[in-house]
Amino acid sequence: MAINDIYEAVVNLNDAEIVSLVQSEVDGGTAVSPILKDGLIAAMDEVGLRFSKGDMFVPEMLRAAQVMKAGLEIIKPHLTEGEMPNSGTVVLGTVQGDLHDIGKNLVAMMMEGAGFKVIDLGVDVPGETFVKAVGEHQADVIGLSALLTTTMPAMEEAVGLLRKAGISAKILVGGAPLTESFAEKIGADGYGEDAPSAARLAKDLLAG
Ligand code: B1M
Repeated sequence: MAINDIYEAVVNLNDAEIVSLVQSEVDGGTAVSPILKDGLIAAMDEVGLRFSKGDMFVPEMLRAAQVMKAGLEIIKPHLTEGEMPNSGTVVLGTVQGDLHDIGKNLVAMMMEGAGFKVIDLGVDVPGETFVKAVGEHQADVIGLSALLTTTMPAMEEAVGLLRKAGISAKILVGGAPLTESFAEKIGADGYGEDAPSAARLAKDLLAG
């Protein structure tokens, strides 16, 4: 089954074949929506699960995201507004004082793979910038990353500012030094242990 071949190409990091596989499906008249949902997005879900179980590692996850994106480029011109992956909008950034972005970039990729539109604010992001961006982009989820114990207070401050601003977006936090109880203590809505769980949690939080 051809959509399954697309799924397998992403999971098996087959960047040599993904473009021709997707192109031949599109040329053959297959609707783009199942190519997207059952092929590309389903494959990234599987990649995320394998990563969380320790069966896949960072470089492989990065490559899978690139394979997925190559496939997505082929179907993008054929997607109508309603067919565009639309899980919601995520504003994402590494908190003030912190320059680590590899994990945050992985979170961005997994979010995109799960159908979110991602606004990446980069690193060293002040709390006020998060607040401004949530309003500007009408974000559904706001994701904050911190890799240093010394920048965890900046995360707490940013969450405080977001709460004070009365935003309705769900606040998701993550990063190596964090814990579930820290996330709870600072008033976040959720803690993502790794990039795939962050994407899953974002979906769950929006589903209610
Ligand atoms: Co820095 N650094 N670093 N560093 N660095 C660590 C984090 C450190 C643990 C190294 C060590 O001492 N063993 C240590 C922190 C100690 C602590 O606070 N507990 C440290 C330090 C001290 C520093 C400096 C202070 C060093 C110095 O200058 N004296 C300095 C700080 C600079 C600053 O930020 N102001 C510094 C600088 C750097 C570099 C610039 C050289 C570079 C960053 C390059 C970059 O990111 N572009 C760097 C690196 C690479 C690391 C290590 C080696 C690797 C981090 C990484 O990318 N991991 C790191 C040691 C280590 O982890 N082994 C270290 C891979 C990445 C995929 O994992 O980021 O954890 P991670 O992301 C995970 C999860 O945490 C989670 O998902 C990802 C996986 O799926 N996640 C989220 C992350 N964000 C999330 C958000 C979510 C959900 C999940 O929701 C929104």
